[in-house]
Amino acid sequence: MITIERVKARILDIPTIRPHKLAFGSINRQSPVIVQVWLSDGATGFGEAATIGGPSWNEESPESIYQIINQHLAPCLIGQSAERISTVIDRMDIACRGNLFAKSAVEMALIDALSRSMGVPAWQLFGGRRIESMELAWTLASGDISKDIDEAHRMLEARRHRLFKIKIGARSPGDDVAHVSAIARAIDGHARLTVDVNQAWDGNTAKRWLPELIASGVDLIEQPVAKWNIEALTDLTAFLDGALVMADETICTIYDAMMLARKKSCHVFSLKVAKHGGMLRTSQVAAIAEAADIGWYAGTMLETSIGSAASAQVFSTLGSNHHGCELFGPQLLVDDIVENRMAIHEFKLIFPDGPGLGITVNEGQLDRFDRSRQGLQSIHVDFAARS
Ligand code: MUC
Ligand code: MG
Repeated sequence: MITIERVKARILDIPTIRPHKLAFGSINRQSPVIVQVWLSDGATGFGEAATIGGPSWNEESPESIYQIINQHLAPCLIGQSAERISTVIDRMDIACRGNLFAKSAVEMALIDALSRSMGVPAWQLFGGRRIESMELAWTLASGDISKDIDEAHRMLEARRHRLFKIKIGARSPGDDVAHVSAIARAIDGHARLTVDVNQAWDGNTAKRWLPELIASGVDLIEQPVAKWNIEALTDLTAFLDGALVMADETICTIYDAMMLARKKSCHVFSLKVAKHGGMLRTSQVAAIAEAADIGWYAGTMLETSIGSAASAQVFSTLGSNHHGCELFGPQLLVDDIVENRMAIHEFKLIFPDGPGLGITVNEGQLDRFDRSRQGLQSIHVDFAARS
């Protein structure tokens, strides 16, 4: 039996290449929690959980993830069989309720270590690979319209992205519609546009303004209403014409997936390894989506190349009913922590192969960005960016 010998988490602080503005505020650094797992056969693996803006995106923060892993999850796993992934998940669920991001980072590191020890890519543990690359989205979220338009033009010219997600919800809805329409005019049909409201609107606001966004050319609408507002989400899904409704913050567990499928509350699930609680749970949520004829989207929490590669490993095993991929986290950060980040070619992200997650971590870079070495404090969101 191969056992788990050691589990250790650390927080990194990596600046972003520009401010990234969401409905709830603006960030200028990401603080991923990186986990390393050591197995009794000598194999080691890395996992990651990143969230956005401390505890602003959901209830977890880099600091809570770090504490939960080191204080509660690591101790219950030492000496356990590394090969029994579901049992490891059960033990974490008994030791700790919720905290899905923290659990996902540990499970990811375990899967990296285990698949390396078996000499196979992680996708082999999830039924085998179906997809080798996906059209890669970029989020326009500088907060400034002319900068967003310049950025979109540069991405199109470089043949990097022709699928743009625009973060809205911080301004008034009328200003958001004007912002999105100006970008739509500037790209003049050369790219697809989606919006992410990050829960900022109530049902009536969404019903009033989304048709105008759709008329301006938006074809996918992400989390227009609060996480809890399933009734409004369901109404919008039935009522809106010309665009698909995608759940993000609302779809976390397999139980959420079942409930949303039963109620026909959305057309697409944004899948993210962290919020589902790991790679195995992501494939289970995806199976519920497939059975309910709900599409999927390869979502991100702006992870480094570790979390992005893990996401790509599991997404590469899913079915064809997808609506794009936004694993662009590494490109938003000033530097990477792996030797071999996933390549982008002709608007597509090329998914990794090779043992484990398919990436080689640069431990010097982990040390360079380690919070404890940089003497930084927890992240602060610029709430003033919300107008
Ligand atoms: C989210 O809510 O989707 C993903 C891309 C991005 O720009 O922000 C995130 C979070
Ligand atoms: Mg979102």
